[in-house]
Amino acid sequence: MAGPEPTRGPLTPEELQLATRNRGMPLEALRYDLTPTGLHYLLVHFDIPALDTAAWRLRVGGNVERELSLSLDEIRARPRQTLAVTLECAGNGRARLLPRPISQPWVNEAVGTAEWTGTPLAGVLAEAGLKSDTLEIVFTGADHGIEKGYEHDYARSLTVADATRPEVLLAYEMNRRTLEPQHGFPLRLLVPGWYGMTHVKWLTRIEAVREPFDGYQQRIAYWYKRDADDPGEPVMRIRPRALMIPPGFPDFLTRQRTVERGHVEVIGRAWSGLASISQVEFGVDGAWTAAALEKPAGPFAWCRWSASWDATPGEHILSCRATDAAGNRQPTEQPWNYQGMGNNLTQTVHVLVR
Ligand SMILES: Nc1nc2c(c(=O)[nH]1)N[C@H]1C(S)=C(S)[C@@H](COP(=O)(O)O)O[C@H]1N2
Ligand SMILES: [Mo]
Repeated sequence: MAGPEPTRGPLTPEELQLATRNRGMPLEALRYDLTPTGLHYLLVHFDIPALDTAAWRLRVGGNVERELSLSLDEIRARPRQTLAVTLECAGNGRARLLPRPISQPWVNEAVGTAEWTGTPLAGVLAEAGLKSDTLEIVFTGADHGIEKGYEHDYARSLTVADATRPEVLLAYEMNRRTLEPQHGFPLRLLVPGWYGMTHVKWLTRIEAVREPFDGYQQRIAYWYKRDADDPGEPVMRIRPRALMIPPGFPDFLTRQRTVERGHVEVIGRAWSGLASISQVEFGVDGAWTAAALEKPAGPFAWCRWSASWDATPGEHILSCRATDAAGNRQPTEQPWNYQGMGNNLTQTVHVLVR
């Protein structure tokens, strides 16, 4: 079953329903190196499942030498690692596309950075013993629902090479506290550098398979496509993006900013899952200057940037754009794709200086 086609019309009741369930990070929270958990963005496709840790087990099976069934205590007793990781939803920026693909209508705010603690997945897979003809590892969550007519448990796969990278974690803490129900309690996958859909929450099953996984969230959702019939390219790592804290103060309804004239220090964050950030530019009415960049909290965390602006009275359009060390730079013209994936068009903020 196909979903609704992209639209030029106003927001639909279905999009509003999704928007009130899935919160974004208010852009002023870009001030924090680590996003307070309650300000981190959230995306839940179906319902937050009710999981009882006494009964919960992580089952590891499929094409392995030894099946495992691990309790949360057994996972917590394994080697422990903490990483600062920026997560971003692949649909971030979707509502800025015209026509607008109908799904969670993010503007720019589907991002956050937290310290995640867990055990490296590679160790668990080594203990299970992947058979040599294993192609992919499939990760399945406890949540269940229907999307575009397909009923399924939320599940995604990774190749063996991607799954066994040392930074891939089975995470049980976020910002040094037990995972909250909405962020995947008791255990989630963490794949630093990859868009959000990869980080399967409420993990219950890990399966080694010999064929490419064809579950809904892998085969149908999360593709860069020109139209419904385009086979497209899979969505994987996070494209570069810079965001700024909108300066001044907002109008409640329109969010239009008012700024006092004179020196303004504009600050923001920039990240890319493809390579480290090499440059951030700050734009005023289309003229770009280099922003100052700080070191990130780790290789998978956003970095802080700042730019000085001498604000002169009148209306101005501020923007920022990131470039990474692999040469990927944010577009200033609208890119478009059918599912509204990976839209890293530069942010623009309209301000009135008085
Ligand atoms: N089991 C499960 N895992 C999931 C999801 C989900 O709906 N179910 N949503 C994914 C998507 S699309 C995103 S963007 C991230 C969001 O993670 P967060 O809510 O902790 O920020 O979780 C991913 N993991
Ligand atoms: Mo997402």
